[in-house]
Amino acid sequence: MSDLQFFGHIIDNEEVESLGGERFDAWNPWTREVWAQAADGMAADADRAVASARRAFDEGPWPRLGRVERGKAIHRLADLMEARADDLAWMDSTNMAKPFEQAKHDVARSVWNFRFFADHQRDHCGETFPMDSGHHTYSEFGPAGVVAAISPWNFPLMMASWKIAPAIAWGNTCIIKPSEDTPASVTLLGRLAAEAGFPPGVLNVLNGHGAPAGSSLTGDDRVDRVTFTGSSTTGKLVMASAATHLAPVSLELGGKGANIIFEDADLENAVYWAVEAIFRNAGQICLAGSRLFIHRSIADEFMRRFVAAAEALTIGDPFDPSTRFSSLASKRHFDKVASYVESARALGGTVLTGGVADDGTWVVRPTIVTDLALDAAPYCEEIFGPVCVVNVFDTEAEVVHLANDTRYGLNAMLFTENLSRAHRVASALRAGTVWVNCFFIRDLRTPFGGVGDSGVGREGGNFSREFFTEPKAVVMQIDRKG
Ligand code: TXE
Repeated sequence: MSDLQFFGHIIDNEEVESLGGERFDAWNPWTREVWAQAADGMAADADRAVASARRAFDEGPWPRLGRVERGKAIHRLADLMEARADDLAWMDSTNMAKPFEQAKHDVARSVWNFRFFADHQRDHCGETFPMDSGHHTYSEFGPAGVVAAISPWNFPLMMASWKIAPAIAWGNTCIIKPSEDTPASVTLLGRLAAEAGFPPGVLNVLNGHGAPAGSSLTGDDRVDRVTFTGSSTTGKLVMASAATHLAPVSLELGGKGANIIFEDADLENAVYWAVEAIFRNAGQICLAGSRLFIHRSIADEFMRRFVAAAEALTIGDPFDPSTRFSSLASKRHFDKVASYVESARALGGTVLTGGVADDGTWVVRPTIVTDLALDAAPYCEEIFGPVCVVNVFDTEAEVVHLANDTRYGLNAMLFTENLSRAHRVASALRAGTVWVNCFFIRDLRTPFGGVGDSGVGREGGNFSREFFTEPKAVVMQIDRKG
């Protein structure tokens, strides 16, 4: 018997092996060792998970529980997550080399996702309009049914909670399939949901690979909604699969975020956020500020400070409290990012700092590249690693054009002390989120999502309500005519 930890599927509140006993290894990318195993879901396991969620929705208490009781159950789950916060964070740090302090921060945000939607569904459950025609009309937001949620490995718990929380809060039942790179924390979440007293089948966890586990969920006609975060390429497959049974999709895909530093920016603040935007989580963030545009008049000074700040990041063991930056999440991902650094050099780019660590680890150091052509692959494509490509600009119109010249449109950042310019440029940028003088700050009431290859639809607050419910209009006669 192996003494590795095991993460099964959670179906009907029971932790189970795959029906055929299939398992896969979970790696610790910092030590480059296998530290756990997880059940590898096949089509038959997906079938079982969907059947359970379907039963829980059609016959179980959850959709009929009432908003207050449902909210209380979700707060109980949030309480348990808080009690096990260090374990959840430990799992994400072990599973993808996220610095432990950052993992703890992600757990806190995950807890808040649950608390927010537990309350939001109670407080935003309808609207009424008296009509001049002598009628009264109101809207109802009933649950949509069974939700299939597919999440990535870069924020294993947080991305999953971002999908699960609104789905279950609005009365749906849910099957979450975490990434095969990071099965641990979401499985623990499933165990905690059972402990919190969720009825069986409300939150099922299906571990396994994109195919067959993920694709079996998206193509199942008993699934009513599909919410996915991952690559643009896989997003297209997910959408096509959901289209076979007309299930609405919400897709949060890749990005190539522009970060614009105007000549009047508060430089200290701008450097701080530029570092966070591309080197936090080793750049494995869809929202990363991976294309940096600096006004020519401050370029030398900004770059001097930016390179120094990048080189000052302590690289190491994710559990060392001084670590700000660690290895990439998997060997596969390390190879991908390393090949982009190589191609940046081959295409004439100047690597000002960083590059592959070359010590056998899966570390790519904080990397800053200049002199790339605007059509070079490392400049245009999502690298999803700690690689920042830099350009200078002269005018506002020029930089807006450069920033928008991408097939992605998830987010952008701009740094200026000029109020009018801040609003003008924020409005002109083609992106789902624009941060002014900051990064990564989020209010759950606002829309989140992207344009172009960055996704389809928005989630957050009432945007999540629209997606996870079947809104209905009821019209009632008040004054009898004639
Ligand atoms: O993504 P995938 P991968 C980007 C990033 C990264 C690249 C590849 O550029 O380098 O994608 O990463 C599941 N049907 N992002 O391969 O394949 C899969 O099991 C249903 C950006 O990890 O998109 C996992 O759970 N599901 C991103 C999830 O999809 C399928 C975050 C994401 O995997 C499936 C992650 C299928 N056919 C990567 N194939 C972001 N937007 O934040 C795979 N999956």
